[in-house]
Amino acid sequence: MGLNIAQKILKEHLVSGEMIQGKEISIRIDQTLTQDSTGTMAYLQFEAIGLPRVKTKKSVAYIDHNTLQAGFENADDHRYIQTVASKHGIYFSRPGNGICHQVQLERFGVPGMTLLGSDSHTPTGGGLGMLAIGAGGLDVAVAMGGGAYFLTTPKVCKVELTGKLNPWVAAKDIILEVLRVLTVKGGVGKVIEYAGEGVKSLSVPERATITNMGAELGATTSVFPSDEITKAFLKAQDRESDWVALAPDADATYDEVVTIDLNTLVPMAAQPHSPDNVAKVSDIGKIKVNQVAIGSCTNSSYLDIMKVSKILKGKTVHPDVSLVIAPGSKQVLNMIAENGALADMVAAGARILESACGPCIGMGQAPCTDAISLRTFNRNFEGRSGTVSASVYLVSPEVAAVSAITGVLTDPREFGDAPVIETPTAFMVNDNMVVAPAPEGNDVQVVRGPNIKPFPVNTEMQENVNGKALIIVGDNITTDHIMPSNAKLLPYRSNIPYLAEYCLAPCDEMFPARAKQNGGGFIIGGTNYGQGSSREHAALVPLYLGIKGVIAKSFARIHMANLINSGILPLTFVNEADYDGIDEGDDLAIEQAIDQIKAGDVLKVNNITKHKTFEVSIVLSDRQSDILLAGGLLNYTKKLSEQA
Ligand code: MIC
Ligand code: SF4
Repeated sequence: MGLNIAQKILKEHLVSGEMIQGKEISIRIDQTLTQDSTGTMAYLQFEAIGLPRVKTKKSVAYIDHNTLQAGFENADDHRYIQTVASKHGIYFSRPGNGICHQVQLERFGVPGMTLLGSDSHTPTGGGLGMLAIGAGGLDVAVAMGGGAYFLTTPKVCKVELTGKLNPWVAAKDIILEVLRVLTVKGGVGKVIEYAGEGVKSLSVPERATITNMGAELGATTSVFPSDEITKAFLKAQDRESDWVALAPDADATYDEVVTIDLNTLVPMAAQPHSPDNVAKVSDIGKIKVNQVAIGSCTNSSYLDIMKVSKILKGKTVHPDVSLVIAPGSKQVLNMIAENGALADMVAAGARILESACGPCIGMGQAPCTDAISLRTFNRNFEGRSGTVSASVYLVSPEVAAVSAITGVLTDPREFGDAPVIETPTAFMVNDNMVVAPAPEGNDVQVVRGPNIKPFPVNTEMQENVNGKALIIVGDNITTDHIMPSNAKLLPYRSNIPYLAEYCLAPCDEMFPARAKQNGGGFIIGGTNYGQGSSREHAALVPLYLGIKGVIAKSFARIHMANLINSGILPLTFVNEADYDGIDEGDDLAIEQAIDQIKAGDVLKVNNITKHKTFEVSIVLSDRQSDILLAGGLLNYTKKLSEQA
């Protein structure tokens, strides 16, 4: 039977297990990436594993998230990452070199290879035909050490693109349409594979916009074929030799097919506060705009920024709009500086930010009270911009730039001729901001600042798991709720005790205090609990607060893996109605938890307060159940090495 692209790459990298949908397999990882907000923790964990050098083909440590440096904390983390990278054989992408996913696409991604990144938007690499997966830092640390990456064999959903985009309609509109159709839970357990005639009219950066935001579908990853367009892109990046062709077999099969006719798409926006709350720009209407932010790993390529500069050329940004632009990489910034596009944007009144995540992760540019902010980013969760009352709309660079001039949300088709930008035949290649590791790491001194605190490690599972229902939250709780990130908190990503004071604060500010008072307990959640970021802080911080289990209607993939890695039970209601039977403060008990976990997929939870028992399920591989019983992946790994 023929294979699709996802199956081909998985098969070629298979280490253990059978590729039967829903069953656990493990794969070899060729490349890893980390960024600074998850990287510090990932490298502390890599150090704890105790290997001298990484065993991957290429591992890169990026600095792109925490670049405000309002105090010493970020700079200290950066110095730690630079020194630890050099010691252990990891390339170091200096602050200013760009956003990890953009730079990885330009300079390091290779079609057909696997990439594991400690960031949920790692699937950006799928635009090049990589199988690029986001994971928690500990999984990336294990992969750097040569360990396999474990995942559930995904379903493969084909998105067949027919036709061609009309002027002013962008790659962003394609992924917004996919999100509208599939929703933020629609990709869970799936790889989204793009195919069809429409693929041929999309450049690699456009494909990468689409695979990037596949993260918002909850998908394991998204992937495009590697074709002549991929080859031309790699050639223009001076790395044609990295190209291999990658296409599905003629008789490949898929678990699901979604067809999108590109001719019918129009400019769209994801309305507050969810990336799948998608509507046509023309239907939303001409709402007044306070801020426009262009950039992020979704839409900051050379092509995106050139389109924006062409739209802005000779115009002036509306007096009531603050327009900020962050080119995605030093390569992009350098090229637009040389060809005059940067000058056109500055002349129009754009505020140019450094090549980094910036406002996307709330590092500055929080909009004003009750603001309408248009962003070319990928997430518009409530409060993520740094302003709780702000309404963020996710749009294409074209919609963003035109609206920055008019001052109202504008369908760019009203704006005259669309800019046409060709992919350059030669990008400006200068990797002088990537520092190679020391050839022999032994002599490198790893420097740790005072903000770097030890991370919590769980203990073996107790026979009886007891605790109060400490908080009850609704559906689609994001990791931005569980462990908020903003300019004030990001500097503390290596300081779990400090972060713990803010855990789930957007849902209930008293939660951390209550958790501490009660010596921990349970979190009760709705569907898709833990969607969004890969930050394992959303598991490590609850662990620090004594959380023993999360009982939810369903979980997002990366967060569930992070909970298991921390030894926290991710439990799913067998009957969703039982969610309504729990009140905050109820005493819950899982008696003989170890035996119950060993015995099967369904556990009984006793609600002591309500004198009721309800069932939860926990579908685990043998390996996952051993990890939970050992008290997390680090304990499990240590145990294995002691036995060896
Ligand atoms: C995000 O977009 O939320 C982040 C910040 O890039 C995260 C990583 C993190 O929390 O540090 C992600 O997407 O994984
Ligand atoms: Fe950075 Fe935003 Fe991309 Fe996350 S989504 S990696 S914060 S640019």
